[in-house]
Parts: sequence; structure tokens; C-alpha cells
Amino acid sequence: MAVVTRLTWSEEKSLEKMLGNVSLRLLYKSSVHDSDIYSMNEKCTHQGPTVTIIYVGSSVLGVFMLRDHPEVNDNLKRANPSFYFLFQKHNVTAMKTAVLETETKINSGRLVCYSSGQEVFSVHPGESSFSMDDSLRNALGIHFRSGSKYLECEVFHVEGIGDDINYISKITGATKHRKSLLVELRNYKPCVDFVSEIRILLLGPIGSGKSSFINSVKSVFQGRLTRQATVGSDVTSITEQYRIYPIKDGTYGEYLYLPFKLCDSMGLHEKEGVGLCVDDIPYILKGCVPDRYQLNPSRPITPNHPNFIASPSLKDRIHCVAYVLDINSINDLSSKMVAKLQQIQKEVLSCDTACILLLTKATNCGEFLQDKYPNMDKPMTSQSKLMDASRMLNIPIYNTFVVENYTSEWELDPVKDTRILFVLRQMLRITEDFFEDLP
Ligand SMILES: Nc1nc2c(ncn2[C@@H]2O[C@H](COP(=O)(O)OP(=O)(O)OP(=O)(O)O)[C@@H](O)[C@H]2O)c(=O)[nH]1
Ligand SMILES: [Mg+2]
Repeated sequence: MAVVTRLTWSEEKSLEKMLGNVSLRLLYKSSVHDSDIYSMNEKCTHQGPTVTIIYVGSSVLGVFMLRDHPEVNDNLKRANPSFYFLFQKHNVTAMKTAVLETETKINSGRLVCYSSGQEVFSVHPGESSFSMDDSLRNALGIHFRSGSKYLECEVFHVEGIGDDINYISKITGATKHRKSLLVELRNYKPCVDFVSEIRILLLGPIGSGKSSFINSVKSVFQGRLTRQATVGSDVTSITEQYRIYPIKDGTYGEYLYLPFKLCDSMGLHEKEGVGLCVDDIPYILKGCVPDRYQLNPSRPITPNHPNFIASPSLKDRIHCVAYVLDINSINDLSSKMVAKLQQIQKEVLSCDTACILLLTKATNCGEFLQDKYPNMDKPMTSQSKLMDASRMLNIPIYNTFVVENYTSEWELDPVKDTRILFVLRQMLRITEDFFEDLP
């Protein structure tokens, strides 16, 4: 019978994503194979990169080792680039990581990891126990005593890293950056007392990825993929109602609404009478249009409409407009569409609203996404597509961002999450700067 991991299918998939979209193959499981170092050794050496994980209560503690699992008969400590991680079952995406320069060796029936000559982590299969030193305990924020027992130990072979020498810094960098952005956004409060929540409106051509961005943001905060906003491809806009989406933070069991909302609109089309009616935009910006209002391309809303909000409060209005464009078709936008976007931009500026440019579908633009997350605070001025888009709408390059939305995936991906959170954080910062500049 095939040996199966104690992780659920979805935890295993999330772990594979968190480890950089790798594949995990179970080599050893203590409750099935003999629980001693020889049996572990027999299954795990000469396999290349591995993760060894132990289950302690609802926690899962692991060490990734880039080089071979150490051998029982080898008396030398061998350098083995590693990182350590901890997550709670059912919440793999909240993984904490710690990187230490590591050497590994089998010592007295234990798998031992050393850093600067000191033991930092060990697993004793014969006793189903493990220990870790204070530095690692602090780095992962856990309080297990040395010699604590574990329920199970499993070792997986990690496939799909290739010969990426920066693998460890990439993965741990992404999880750390993601975590700090999440903490910052969860604690976010608007800096001005006249607005209790920030509203961000997404505007852009049909099919540019507006609704997908909203789903992506909601997914990151809920810790699972959610597809509340309808997404699809058609010549006319899939989104037909004006929608104001609250963002739920779902990590703590009880849902909490964050003080920002994303507003979805019908896509723009170059032709009059198709797509979002430009005359609706000033009313949307001023907060006169209610949630779920059925937009009509040929009939703009008027103050006589029964649901028209005649006296919107400051909190109801739009504080930031994000123009959403598909990065792959910026240069294919017709002159009519460009003129429409420029006309809208004038309107947006006259309504005292901050604006940013969001370029989606960066899938084929690896240059924008790969290796960039540690440097995301730096504007990427060299990319010509960004420059073209920024010039077209007269939005500064440092307010222009690239993102890849969640589309057909089943599991969250830490690198993608990090970029989505980064863009959202920048939207809020730009809006705050704009508030400060208001008369
Ligand atoms: N590869 C890729 N596809 C995307 C991305 N964002 C959106 N899509 C796809 O593009 C199509 C349109 O996405 P939507 O989110 O519906 O776009 P929209 O701007 O809301 O479209 P309308 O409501 O029709 O104006 C869908 O098939 C999405 O799956 C992205 O970042 N990468
Ligand atoms: Mg849409």
C-alpha cells in the first residue's frame, strides 16, 4: 500500500506552493517505516534536496536541506544550506521561516543540524523526540522544550528546484516580506480623521483584470482562493454592476473587515454605448452610485434615479483610482481607447482623487516578477512597457505597478501574494500622500 503523508491534500499543495511551486515525494514516514535512524537513512540519503517535517500537536515544524540527507557512516559535519519553518495545520500560508548557515551530521542516532558549530536542531527517530536551541526557537516564535516528543516524522524529496542557487533566499525572502506586509495592512488605519475607510476604484478596458485583482486581494486576506467577483472573457464587459467589495481578514477565525474597500466597475470600450458610460464616472467618484447598481452603457445614472445617493459622505467617495491595463496589450490600445482613458484621467484629477496604474497579466513578463520582490520598493524605471503606460496616462512611473492575478490556481503562492499585498500597500500610501496634499 502506498505510504501517504499526514498532511491533507490541500496542506500538501499549499506547502508545495510555499516552497516555491515544487513537488514533494514522500520518502520516509516514522509510523510506517521503522522509527530509527537507520531506516530513515536508508530511505533518505542520496536523494538531493529534502524536507524533514515533524508533527507536534497542531504545529508542523520542518527543515529544508538543499544537499543530501546526512549518512549514518559519515563522521564529518557537512555544509548543507537549509532553512527551518513552522506552520499550523490548516494554515500553511502563515508559515514562519528562519535561515541559518547549517551543517548536518548523524550523531548518536539523531539527525543533527549545527550552526556556527552549535547544535541548533535535532530529530531523534528512535525516541520520537526533537530539540532546538533558543535562537531558532525565538526566530520561529515557539516554546517547545528540548526533548519534546513528536507525533510523526516524515521526509520528502523536493523536486523542481533545479540548480537555482538563490532558491533559499528567494523562498524565505518571499515568506518574510509577505508576512510583514500582511501585518502592516492588518494594522492599517487611514491617517486622516475625516475618512474612516479608503475606497479604491478599478477602471480599465474590458477584460483587463479588474475583477481578478479584487478576487486576488480578497484571497490573500482570507488565506484561501476566493472568486466572489465574476471573472471571464467576452467582447462586452463581464462585470455589469457597480460593486463595492469589503475586504475580510479571515485569519483569526472571526472575520474582521479591513478599513479599505475595492470598487469594481464595468470595463471600458472604445465605442460609445458599449462598456462603462464615461458620464457615470464623476458620480461614482463622488460616491453617488450605490453598491450593486446595474450599469447601463447607453444610459448614465442621473440624480433622478431612485437609488442615486444625493448627499454622499466623505467616506462614500472614491479616494484612489487604479487604472488597470493588460501589460501585454498596452501598445495595442486603439487611439480612441487612449483618448477615452485620458479624458477620464482629467475627470479623476478634477475630483481630487489619487491615481495609480496597475499592469496585470505579467505572466509572460518574468523580468517584472522574478527576483524582484526583495526590491519591490524601488520603481522599475527601465522597463519600457511601464514607461509607455505611465506616459500615456501621465501617471508617474513610481505610481505604476505590475501584478499577476490569481486566475486558475487552486492554492495561494507566497511570491504572488507578496506582490499583490505590495501593490495594495502602495495604493494606500499614495492615497494618504494625496490626502496630505489636499488644501
Ligand atoms: N494570465 C492572467 N490572466 C488574467 C490576469 N488577470 C485576469 N486574467 C484573465 O483575464 C480575463 C478577464 O479578467 P477579469 O478579471 O474578468 O477582467 P475585468 O477587467 O474584470 O473584465 P470586465 O469585467 O469584462 O471588464 C479572465 O479570463 C481572467 O482569468 C492575470 O494577471 N494573468
Ligand atoms: Mg470585471
